[in-house]
Amino acid sequence: MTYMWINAKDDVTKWFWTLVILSVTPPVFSNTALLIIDVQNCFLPGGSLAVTNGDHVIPVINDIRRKYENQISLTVLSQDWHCQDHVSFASQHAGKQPLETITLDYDRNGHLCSNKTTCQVEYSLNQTLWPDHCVINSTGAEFGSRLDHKTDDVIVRKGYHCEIDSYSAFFDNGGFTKTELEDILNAHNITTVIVTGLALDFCVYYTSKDAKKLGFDVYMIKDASRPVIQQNVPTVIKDLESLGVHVIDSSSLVNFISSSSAATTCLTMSYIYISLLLTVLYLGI
Ligand code: VGL
Ligand code: ZN
Repeated sequence: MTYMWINAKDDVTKWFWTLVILSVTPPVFSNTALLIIDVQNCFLPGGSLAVTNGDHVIPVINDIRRKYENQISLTVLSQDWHCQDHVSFASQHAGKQPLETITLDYDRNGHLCSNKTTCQVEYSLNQTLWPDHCVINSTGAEFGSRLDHKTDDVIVRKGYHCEIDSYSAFFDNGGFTKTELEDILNAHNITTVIVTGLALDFCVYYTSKDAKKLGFDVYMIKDASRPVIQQNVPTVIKDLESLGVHVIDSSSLVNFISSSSAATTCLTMSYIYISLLLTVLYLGI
């Protein structure tokens, strides 16, 4: 295309190719998505798997939305969405209590092996058992009523395969199936994700980890999240930081988000300026 531009004989053809080149060479944009993980009644006070002070994340998340409205181009809410006899429920395992851990075996196709003698075990996963929670279409599965919600927010459901859990909003715990989240982020040219919600040591942790693995720039917002088990927090944060996830408080977001958008504006302006200058120079205006 540039070759055609150089060889163009008259001004009109040069203008034509200039416009073509400008339209197919977009400036570098850093698009940011806000991920709100599992802010659902089952994890809020009064819920069946209530996270201590889980409701405290709601005003922090609403503030982030309001303050960075111009920088956040997409908001995604994930929704834990379990079958009523989901394999992660302690109630489905005789004699087991919530928070006990069991091993689940899967065959090469990711199907749960219920009978080890007839099933070829290919993968074994540790599964923490939970109280029944976030059952499909129950009030427990609804989003917290005080969470700001807009019509163009995207909802990504997870955990609806009855035989496997899904902490991450991207993949199930065995990596057998994926949700639509990655494709949605890519379709919106998202390069940066801000991860908030519940619970810090499970779904927020695994979602942040997978987002980083998939190549996104990831900001996990500590004060916009709460853990199921407080003692897990230092290990989780250390692990995320070692992977390159930025673990920050919402008050520091201003330094990262506005500086990255300032850099984007600066790059965009330079791009427009240089393009115009070249056009003017070559056309001899
Ligand atoms: C979660 C445990 C079970 C979470 C979901 O959202 O962190 N934790 N299901
Ligand atoms: Zn769950």
